[in-house]
Amino acid sequence: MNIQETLQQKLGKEIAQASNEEIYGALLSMVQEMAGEKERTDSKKKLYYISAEFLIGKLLSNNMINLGIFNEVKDVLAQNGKNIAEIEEVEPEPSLGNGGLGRLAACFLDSIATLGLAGDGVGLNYHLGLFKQEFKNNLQRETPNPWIEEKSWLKKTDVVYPVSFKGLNVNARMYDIEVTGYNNKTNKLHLFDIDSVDETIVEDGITFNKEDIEKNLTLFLYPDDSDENGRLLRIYQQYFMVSAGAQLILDECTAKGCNLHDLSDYAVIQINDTHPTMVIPELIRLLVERGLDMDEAIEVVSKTCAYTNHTILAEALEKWPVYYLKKVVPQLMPIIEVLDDKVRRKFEDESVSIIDRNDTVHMAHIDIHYGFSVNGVASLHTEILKETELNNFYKIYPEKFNNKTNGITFRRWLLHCNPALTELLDELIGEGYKKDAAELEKLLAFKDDEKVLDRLVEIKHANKEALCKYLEETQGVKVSPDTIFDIQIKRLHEYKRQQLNALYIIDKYLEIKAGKIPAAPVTAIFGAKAAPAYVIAKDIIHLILCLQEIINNDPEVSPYLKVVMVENYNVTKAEKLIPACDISEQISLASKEASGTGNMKFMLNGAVTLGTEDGANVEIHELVGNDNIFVFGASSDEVIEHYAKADYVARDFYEKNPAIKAAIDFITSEEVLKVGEKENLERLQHEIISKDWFMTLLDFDSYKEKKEEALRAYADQKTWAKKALVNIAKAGYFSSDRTIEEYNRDIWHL
Ligand code: OX2
Repeated sequence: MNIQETLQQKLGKEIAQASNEEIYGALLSMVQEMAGEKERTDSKKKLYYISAEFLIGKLLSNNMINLGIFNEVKDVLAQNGKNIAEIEEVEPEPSLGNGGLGRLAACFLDSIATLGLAGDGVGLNYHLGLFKQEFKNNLQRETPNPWIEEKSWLKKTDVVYPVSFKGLNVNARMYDIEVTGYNNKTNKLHLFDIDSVDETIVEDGITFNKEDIEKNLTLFLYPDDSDENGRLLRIYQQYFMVSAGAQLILDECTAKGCNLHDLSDYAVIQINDTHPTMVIPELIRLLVERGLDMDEAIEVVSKTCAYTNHTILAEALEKWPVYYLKKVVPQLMPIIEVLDDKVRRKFEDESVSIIDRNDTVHMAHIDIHYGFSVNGVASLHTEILKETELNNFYKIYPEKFNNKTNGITFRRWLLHCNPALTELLDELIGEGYKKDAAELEKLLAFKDDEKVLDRLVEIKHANKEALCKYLEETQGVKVSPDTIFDIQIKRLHEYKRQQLNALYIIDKYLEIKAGKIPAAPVTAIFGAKAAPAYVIAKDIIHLILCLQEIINNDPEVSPYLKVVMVENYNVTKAEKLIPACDISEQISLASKEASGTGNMKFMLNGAVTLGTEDGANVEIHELVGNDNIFVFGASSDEVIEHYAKADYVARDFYEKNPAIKAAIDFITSEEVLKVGEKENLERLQHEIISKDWFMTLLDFDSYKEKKEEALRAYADQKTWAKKALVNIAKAGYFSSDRTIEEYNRDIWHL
């Protein structure tokens, strides 16, 4: 049966007569069947990528691309008067992650299957993904974000494992999502869930009773942990995930002939940040239960587990009080005590202990001592881990440390989101780059080809037009595709410094008001969610929304400058924003962004980076060279030194730099107070003047200077298009296929 016939049979009617919802449902079940019939990867040793987040995004089109039927389906639909883009709109987005860490896990699954490697994901089936963001009175409001409908990508299985907490025994049921490789075999994403979850316990917004574990265990991704019950719930979730995961791993391995002593010949477990760290003591516990002695169990597990670190921010390195663990998972404490004891006997250095003197368990320390590999996610980040943050561990275990610079899947971030650019590439360099991203470099041969450069400009313009239409339809905001699209989309965090961008916008506004007309009109686009309990982050969103209202409604300013804060920024929106971007804002304080992956997506789609020497920006810079990137700001060495000496004083900049002072004063000016909340704006202003923990003001002048340079450079469209071309051509290095090949070569050995 061909696709047309299959669809009609599933629909029970002509495609032309069916609604978009019905067509989506039919495609979903067709794709699921096709994926189910595909060959599974198979090898003695298998990777388990265990992660609290898999930010998979919508799956329909991605799966159709990987199964090689996307174009055919699109054509069949078009012949019947249907538009694939409208069908895509019907699919709810599974937002099962916060940001980069979760999206990386999703890109990795795609690449692992594409390379034909045996590797499954293990995580949690959150019923409500990351909250849905709404703007009201220029403030962020959070509402629940359900994604599981009657028909979904989840397949309920009969696999159920018991999980015990103190005074509470529950069952973990496994749900599977097929992971299709591009022109290759399939793997699975296993998501564990509890049957008794009750979505009706959600009260106003996203609040709920955090103590009713049987009803809330897998209810939310990242429950608010600003109170103790929230933190305890996190431990419940983490243990539920790793205990079920560990039982699955042992079951699968023994079914293949593993005798447990040789576990590491059958399994390798990649621990994605510290959230799944308890898998180490849990596996040890299970192995002892199944007959191994403690020392051997520890040794076996240490040969099986590898750890990825994604951040040096202290607040993100998990530390749990012993008494929390005793309250939730007392069965792990004796094991963690043994692990700590062994460390203490071997090393005198208190800083590498697992349980510190305040009775706090350092999760990352468990991973480093009892895993065989520790990797950072970009070369600068790994260097900082080795030389600074984890230096005491590096001195003990230099052989464990390695770098794996992040990557992104080109199936989603080029083939799917930018079909026009994909078509041009196919035409110019053939399709080989789809399997071997390094072939993108062939594009360099067209660097001086005027016609090719014109085509790049045309494609970008068309993508900008499509974004304008989308923004008008969804948010009622009108912007012009003939302005420079300057985009900063990522989670809202002070270290990412959206506030620096906002201060620049204020500065620009004040200049225009004073009669200084800019060379080129700019549209500043933001997209960001702030953690519900992160007060200053929400204040920054508030400021940006206020600026949007003031600037866009000011006839003197809006012809030259507009501000758009995209509501409910998520993977789906990223797919529309990235292909339309001219300038990619990657302006974190040097040393703080471990890698970034949005930076890679923008580059691949022909945007030019305006960034600090941070995370993977450093590697982008090395690849494209000085002419094709705009770099500014203090270096990571300088920043680390400022922290060490504690000699950065924001107020000095405020007092001595008139432009900075004017921009900061504006935050609480009458104009802003007319549309904003005094309390929020004053709090933010005070934070910037008297704390500014991420040194916004230190980089203000150099940011402004570089940004102006970039805006001026844009005027010469040919030269700009050349920069875009070089960025695309050099992006091959950032394919997650390359990253996964390195993980396999150095760590997994599948
Ligand atoms: C993020 C990092 O902040 C980002 O720099 C990196 O690109 C991404 O992980 C993937 O490696 N939570 N999110 C991250 O780290 C943590 C912790």
